[in-house]
Amino acid sequence: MRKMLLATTAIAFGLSAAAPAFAEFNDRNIRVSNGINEDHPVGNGIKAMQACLDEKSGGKLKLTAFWGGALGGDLQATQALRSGVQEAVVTSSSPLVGIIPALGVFDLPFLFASPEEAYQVLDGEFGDMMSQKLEEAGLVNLGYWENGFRNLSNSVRPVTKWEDFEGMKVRVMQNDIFLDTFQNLGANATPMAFGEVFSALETNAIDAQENPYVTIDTSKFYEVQKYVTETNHAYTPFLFLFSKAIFDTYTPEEQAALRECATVGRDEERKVIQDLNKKSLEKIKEAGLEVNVLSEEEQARIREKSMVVYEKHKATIGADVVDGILAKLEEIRK
Ligand code: TK8
Repeated sequence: MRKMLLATTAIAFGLSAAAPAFAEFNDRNIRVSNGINEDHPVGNGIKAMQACLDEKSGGKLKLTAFWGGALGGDLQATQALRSGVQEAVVTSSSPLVGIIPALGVFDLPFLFASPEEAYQVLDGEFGDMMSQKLEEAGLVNLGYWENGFRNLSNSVRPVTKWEDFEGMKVRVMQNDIFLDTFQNLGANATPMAFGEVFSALETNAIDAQENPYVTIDTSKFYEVQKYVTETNHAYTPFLFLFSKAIFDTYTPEEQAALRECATVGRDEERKVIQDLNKKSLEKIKEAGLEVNVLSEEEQARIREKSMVVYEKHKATIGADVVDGILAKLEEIRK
C-alpha cells in the first residue's frame, strides 16, 4: 500500500512538473486546396486526418479545406505551395508532369490492374522515390491518396470499341501522355484544367471527359453527359502535397503528426472510395445515362493499341523510372 501511494505521488509530481501540454505544437491554420467537391471521399479523409491531428496536437493543427477549385486549379495551387504562399493541396499527379516529368509514369495507359497493386507500388519504395523527386521541386508528399481508375463519359454515342473515339472531343488533363493516348485512339483530345470541365461539357465545347465514377458523380458530370464506358484506362493517384518552404518551418513533432495523420486520412479515403464507387455508378444509371463496360476483348485491343505511348514517352519520364515500375509490377504479379 505504501509503495503504491509513493508511486502515485511520483506520477502526480511527474505530471505537474512536466512542460505544458502540446508545447511542441503551435497554432497552425493549414489551407488545403481541392478541385473536387466536399462530398468526394477526400472529404472523409480530411475529417479523419483532422481527428487524428486534434488528438496529437491538442487541437493546434487545423486543416481548412477549400473545395471545387475555390483556391485555384491543381497546377495553380501547387505553384502556390512551391513559392510558399499556401500550405497544402490534394492534386492529381497528372497536371504536375510539367514540373516533375517522372510523375508521367502514373499516366501510362493500363499501367495498374487493381487498386491493391497501385497501393503496393505507391506506399512502397517506388512511391518514396517519386516523393523524393517532389521534394526536390519544393513539395513534401504526405502520401498517396486515391483518385482511382478512370472511365470515359460523353454526350454523343456509346463507346464500346476504340473506333468509337473517332473525332470525339475529349477533355484530358494538362498532360502529353493523356493527350497522346486519346489522340492515338482517334479522339480530338483537348487539355483543360479540371475547373473548366463542367461548363465545357454543358456548352458542348467538348463531348467527353474521363474520371473515376466518384468524380463523375460528385462533380455532377452526369448532369451534362449521356454515356459512360467503364474503360479503366488509367489509375491516377492523388498526392497530398505540402509546401516544403512552410513545412521546413514546422517543429519535428508537427511534421511527424502531419505525416502520420495524412496516412490515417488516406486509409479512410481509400475505404470510402471503394463503397462510393458502386453507389456513384448506381446514381449515374439512375440519372438515365447508358453505361457500357468494355468487353475483355475490346479492352485488350485498346491496351495493345496504346502501347506505343509507353515507347514514345519513356525518355521524357525517364527510362529507369518506367523500367523500375514495370519490374516492380512484374514482381507483384508473380
Ligand atoms: C481535381 C482533379 C481531378 C482530376 C482531373 O482537382 O483533373 O480530371 O482527375 O480529380 O485532380
